[in-house]
Amino acid sequence: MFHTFTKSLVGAAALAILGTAATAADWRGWNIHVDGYPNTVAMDKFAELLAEKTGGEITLQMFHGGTLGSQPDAVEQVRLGGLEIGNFNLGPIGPIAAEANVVSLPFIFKDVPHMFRVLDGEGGAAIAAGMAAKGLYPLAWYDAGARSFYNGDKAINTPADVEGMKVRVMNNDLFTGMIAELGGNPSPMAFAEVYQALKTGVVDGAENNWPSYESTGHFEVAGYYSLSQHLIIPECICINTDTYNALSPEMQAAVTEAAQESALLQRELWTAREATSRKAVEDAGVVVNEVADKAPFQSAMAPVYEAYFETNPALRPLVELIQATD
Ligand code: GTR
Repeated sequence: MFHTFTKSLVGAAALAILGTAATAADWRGWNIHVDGYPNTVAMDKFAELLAEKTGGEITLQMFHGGTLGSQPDAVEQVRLGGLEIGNFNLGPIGPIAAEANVVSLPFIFKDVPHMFRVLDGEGGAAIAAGMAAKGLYPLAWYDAGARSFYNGDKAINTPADVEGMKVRVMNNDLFTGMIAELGGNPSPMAFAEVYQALKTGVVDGAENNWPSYESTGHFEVAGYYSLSQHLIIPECICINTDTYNALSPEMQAAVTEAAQESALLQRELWTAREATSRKAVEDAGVVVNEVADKAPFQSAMAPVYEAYFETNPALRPLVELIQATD
């Protein structure tokens, strides 16, 4: 009797645990940025909204500051399901999902509003589908502004100023091609290593937006920032595609809503941070220059586009669609 009673209790407990496992989920999320950065604040907000909108069924523990590894590694982790969520720049996703690589073509977008118009339309749907097919389902898009060159030696005004310069880029052949076409030596490297590389002269320069240039302290060791604005690359809140597909339609809607609300917050914080970061580095003595004529930089990118079309002939219409979007 006692034995049967114990057994059924054990059975009930096991069932309860199984029941919990089937409905509730504890997710882990990756983010590269430091405290206070717009993406960090917005990803924390995402976690909060996720718990709220799913009635606590889904919780997300965020790991900031790249503590769970470099971006290319984290992208793989989310694809494979080792991590559920990541706030990724689409730059390092391009080599995995060819459709997503269009946003990493230099000068493809006129400005950030143009980028969001594309993402909100047919182009964005094609990019999202390409990513989802590779295991990275984008729930929402974040703003990452425009990337410009910086270095420790001189203002860059023409491609000739980049000649011979060793420039750090994110992992993507489009970026190594971009620097090579300007006559520089591209050096792909993890974000976390760039400060030391600039400081010790392993590289002469790098390229990034205002907030990252400031938050990493790169401005301390590379005091010339030249507004080339050659790359405008969006970021995503990406979820492992299988994890997303396994959710009920109600849960999918709740997760998407949480991500999109977080993106609204991120974009607002982003705009404010671009201004404060710029002011902070200028106050610290950084020399900023406008690039009066971007045309020579743009025309130097023709071989980069050609190489892209050669590898991805089917994606020419997507590029043309973006270029034709007002
Ligand atoms: C930042 C971006 C990061 C990372 C970094 C880099 O602007 O937000 O995700 O891609 O640039 O240059 O590696």
